Amino acid sequence: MRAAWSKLLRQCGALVLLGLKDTGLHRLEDTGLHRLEDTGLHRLEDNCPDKNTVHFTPMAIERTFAMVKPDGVRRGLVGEIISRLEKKGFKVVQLKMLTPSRELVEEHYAEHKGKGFFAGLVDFLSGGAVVAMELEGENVIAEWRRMMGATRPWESAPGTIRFEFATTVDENVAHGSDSPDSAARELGIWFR
Ligand code: DAT
Ligand code: MG
Repeated sequence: MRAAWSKLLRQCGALVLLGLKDTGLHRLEDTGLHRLEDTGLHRLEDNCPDKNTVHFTPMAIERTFAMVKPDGVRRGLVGEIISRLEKKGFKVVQLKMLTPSRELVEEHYAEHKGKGFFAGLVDFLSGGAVVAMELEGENVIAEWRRMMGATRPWESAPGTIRFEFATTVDENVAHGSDSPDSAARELGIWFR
């Protein structure tokens, strides 16, 4: 029963189960699936019209590339940043500390080649150890960007990493991929 139930849950994106009673399963626990996350589906919506209807909303589990930049490592902010990620509920699925080569940084920031700040950016990033991470979680690409705050720290929202720990744009403590395509590209560069 459990296998059939999981398969059904996996097949349907947003699922409405009518007549839960008729299945002989009265509570979620009866399915043997104690954690909805295990099914790839999330939240029981609270707008159920009656007790026999259960709405599931699909999770958007993503992976992204995150980095503590050399200023963050030098200033001892690695623990603080990972702690924020873990408290939020995101998983660190890969992590490594390294001093990246100029070539690696140039490839990572290829979109900024030709801009006035590019040389300084490459000097800075390749000038010290960074902590590179692969993160996993619901909407983690956008959420990690939100936790970091705006690129220019003076434009970042209070409570964000860049607001709390940075004052200048060139040393703004953390990096996060800005889209699913960037995440795939950057994870490929740093964890190949
Ligand atoms: P983000 O890091 O928020 O994705 P971005 O991709 O526009 O921002 O720029 C990459 C990094 O380059 C940024 O974190 C810091 C640096 N940078 C951007 N604009 C800069 C500027 N005007 N002067 C100096 N460094 C800059
Ligand atoms: Mg960027």
